Amino acid sequence: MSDVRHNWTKEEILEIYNRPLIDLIYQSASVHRENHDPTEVQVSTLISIKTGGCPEDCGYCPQAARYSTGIEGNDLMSVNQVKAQALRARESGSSRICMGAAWRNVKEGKDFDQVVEMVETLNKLDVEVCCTLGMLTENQAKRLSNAGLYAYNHNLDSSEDYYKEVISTRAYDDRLKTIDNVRKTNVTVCSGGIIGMGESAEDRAGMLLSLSTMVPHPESTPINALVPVEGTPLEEQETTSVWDMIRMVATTRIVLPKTMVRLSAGRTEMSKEGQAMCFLAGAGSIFAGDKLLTTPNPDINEDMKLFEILGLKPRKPYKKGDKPKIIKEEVPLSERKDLKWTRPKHKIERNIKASKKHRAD
Ligand code: SAM
Ligand code: DTB
Ligand code: SF4
Repeated sequence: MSDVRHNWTKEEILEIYNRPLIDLIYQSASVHRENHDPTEVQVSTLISIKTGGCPEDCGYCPQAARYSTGIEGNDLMSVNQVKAQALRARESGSSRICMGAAWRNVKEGKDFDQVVEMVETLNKLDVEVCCTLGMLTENQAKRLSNAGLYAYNHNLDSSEDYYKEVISTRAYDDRLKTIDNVRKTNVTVCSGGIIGMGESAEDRAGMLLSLSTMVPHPESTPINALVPVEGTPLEEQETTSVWDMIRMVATTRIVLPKTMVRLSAGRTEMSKEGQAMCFLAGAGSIFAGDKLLTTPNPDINEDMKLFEILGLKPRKPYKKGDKPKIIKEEVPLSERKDLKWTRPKHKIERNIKASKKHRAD
């Protein structure tokens, strides 16, 4: 059995990433088979419960208010709207629903109460419930946990060094702190990142180093290829090479052997054969449905055709019998000190340029 290690070095990870592709895939496929059922893929559906208008300056994100991306912003959806979308997703074969909000961090009040109610409602539908709401305090994580949340998605997005080239309104350490807060509850951690933002192979290895030194490892790691959206600072990035995506999936699989590796954003630019290589290399999950949060995703029928060709089947929810129970308990509001998140405010020229262009439009 491949060992679960928390002491990887960046050099070791980079060496794996740079192996001849044919060897790399053989090794990662072997690790995948030792630790997972290779015929099973966990299918998740994203619901953008609160779209656009975000105060952050993430250089990749179409939902940042400061860039002109033409995204139609929405207030928080109602519990019933979310329930209806979740039922449709379950009907089409999803075992997990991930609710995304364009927030910097969770603020206590009416909107958060409503999200807690959404979590409870979806838990009762027997789907795995995930959400991604930005930074989170320990008490907020506890409330979500008590409502029956299964997973919290909070990406590191890149290496600690390259993060500073992409985002200036929040710090890497706050991302790590949020993941720690989630870890204090029974909620599982989903954390990964994006490739194709102009980072080097060292940065990709650096991100995997941050994830692999977490104890325990995240239960799930999404690997996104940047979707370059017009108006964002990264609009001109070239499409990520499918070979890079396969390398990244394979390296993640080897370094985090028990983790579920998610082949996430960027699939519309990938051929069926390219995606097949990612499944072979160790991807065990996809986001399904014709939209991610705001950008297009392959048609579900096309995904199901590919599953049939490859002999893959969607994984059932709560396979390990680990459905979280809903716990009725008063959780105190977060303390002021827990609500303080860093604002580094270093300058990122391309982010400033994209914001100025938006103001001039
Ligand atoms: N606002 C919350 C946060 O940033 O944590 C949650 C929502 S945010 C949209 C979730 C993740 O989507 C980001 O961390 C990033 O990895 C991914 N993402 C956003 N825009 C993307 C893009 N254009 N291409 C690929 N991934 C993207
Ligand atoms: C993740 O790593 N990828 C998903 C999910 N977690 C929330 C989001 C991808 C978003 C792609 C850009 C968009 O559709 O807005
Ligand atoms: Fe906001 Fe999240 Fe987009 Fe950053 S990635 S701008 S925090 S929605």
